[in-house]
Amino acid sequence: MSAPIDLRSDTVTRPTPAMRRAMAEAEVGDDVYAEDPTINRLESRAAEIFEREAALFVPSGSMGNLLAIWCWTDRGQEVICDARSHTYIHEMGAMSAIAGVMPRTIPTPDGILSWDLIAPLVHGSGGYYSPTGLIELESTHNLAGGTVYPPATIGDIADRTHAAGLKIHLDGARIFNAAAALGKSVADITRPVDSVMFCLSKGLGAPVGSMLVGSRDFIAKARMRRKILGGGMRQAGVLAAAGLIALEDSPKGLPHDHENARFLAAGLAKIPGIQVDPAQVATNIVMFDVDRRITAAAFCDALRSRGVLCSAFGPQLVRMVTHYDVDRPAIERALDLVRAVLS
Ligand code: TLP
Repeated sequence: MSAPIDLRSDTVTRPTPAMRRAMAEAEVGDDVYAEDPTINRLESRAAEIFEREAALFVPSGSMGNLLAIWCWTDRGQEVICDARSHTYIHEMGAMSAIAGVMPRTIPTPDGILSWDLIAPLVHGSGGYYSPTGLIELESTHNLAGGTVYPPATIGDIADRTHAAGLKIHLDGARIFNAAAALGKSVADITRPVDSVMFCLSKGLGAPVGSMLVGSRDFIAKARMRRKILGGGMRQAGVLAAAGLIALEDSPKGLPHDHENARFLAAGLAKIPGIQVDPAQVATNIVMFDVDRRITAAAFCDALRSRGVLCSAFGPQLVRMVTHYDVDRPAIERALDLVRAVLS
């Protein structure tokens, strides 16, 4: 049987031959002593690309977000974020369990906050309220279907956040997808925020790792707290070597993944029983509803048995994600199999 067409996530991408070669040949040292030359190179390069003072290699996006939240806040504070943000829904309650802060969430149709939505929730200290510690945004927004923050909106929220004496963190797990969709650099679109986490291990294709970027002081604090979490790594230059290739080479392939996502959504839209608006597909994530003849879970099971993998994200909601390990013929085949399941 041929390999499944895996549309569950762009996290399933496997390292390219160039990454594997670089991993085999990587120069390494002990990164807890800051002596791994390949990690040091990756961190400098990420800082340079994002036009920041410093960067930190972390094992996962979840750890990067947690470190940012933990470093910017005090226990008992609130983090204002979208109600479907990854930090709130998919990070095991880490901000509360470990950083001791509470999420204060705002429902939105598209994952995009505005200062008008945030302002009424901001609390100072004193009285009966938990003070606001941090504003957190997500771009692209995963559960909203890969939506992209308009740069002007990030700029406006950040200006007002700073005017209120607060900090702002961006979960930019897929920020290179956002940059590709906007035709701008990641530095330009993230400049207004205080810290950014981005993943090497999603559409960029590295096997492991994410980066946190920000000021020298912030990254020094995050480095210490990474060690507290058990995230101090040793000869992890073998991973950073793949990360460097992901950072330099992979962004140019993302527009192709976005075209494939639009093609997939346009094909899905023609299949009776599926509700999707192809015009909403901005990057590499396609979210759609299946009608009530079948649940999302049963739909995914039926597709799995035919060799297509995708994820149920709600009773009727299904997610498919395009990436470089799935080419156009595979997407055409996936569409045929969706038709077969629903007919
Ligand atoms: N997202 C994963 C799952 O956890 C849902 C996926 O398959 O999309 N921020 C955002 C916006 C993410 O989508 C993810 C992963 C993370 C953070 C966390 O990254 P990891 O998985 O490296 O901890």
